[in-house]
Amino acid sequence: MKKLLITGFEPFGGEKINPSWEAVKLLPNAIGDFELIKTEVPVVFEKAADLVLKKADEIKPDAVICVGQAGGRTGITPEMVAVNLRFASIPDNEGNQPKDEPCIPGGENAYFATLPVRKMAEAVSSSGIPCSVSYSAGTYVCNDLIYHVLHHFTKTETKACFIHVPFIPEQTKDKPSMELEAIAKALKTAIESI
Ligand code: PCA
Repeated sequence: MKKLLITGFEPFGGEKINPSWEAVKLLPNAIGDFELIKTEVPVVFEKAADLVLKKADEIKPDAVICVGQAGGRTGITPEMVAVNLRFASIPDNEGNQPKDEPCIPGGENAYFATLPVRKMAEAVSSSGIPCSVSYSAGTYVCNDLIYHVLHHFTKTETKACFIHVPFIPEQTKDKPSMELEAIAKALKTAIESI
């Protein structure tokens, strides 16, 4: 079986829950050809990437999918690109708030996802769950994590992407949200389509 390292984040920004980790936890331990190895990561610049790359070193995954919350988005959004920029409008969970710094000094300006995000998005939206490719993962910890992962695995056989997911209903009264079960189902469908 192939190995998929799949990560979700701890809560941040005053939230009590992060739907990314809750949805990852709901996934079965095997999907299609993949055995899933699940890891929760801190919402801290650099530390998130260090932890994921350390885990990847241990298990040597064929694919890495990092999942994060994008509160306010209406659907599941696989990310096409990661940029070499940190700009935090709120502090991370250890109080870091970089303003216009690179993720990796001297690194490429950007990396494209190496998993087939278009195909994944089409599979999920055909299953009836709102989903579309996004062209910006932002400049906060999610972008920082996937930038480091794509940088690390450039020109290797390990493929990676990031998927942002909406709030779940219990997190918000007035913003768009999606049931946790639908988020988990979307992730499963996306993985099946790889
Ligand atoms: N979302 C944030 C960081 C952690 C998370 O779940 C982001 O989009 O950068």
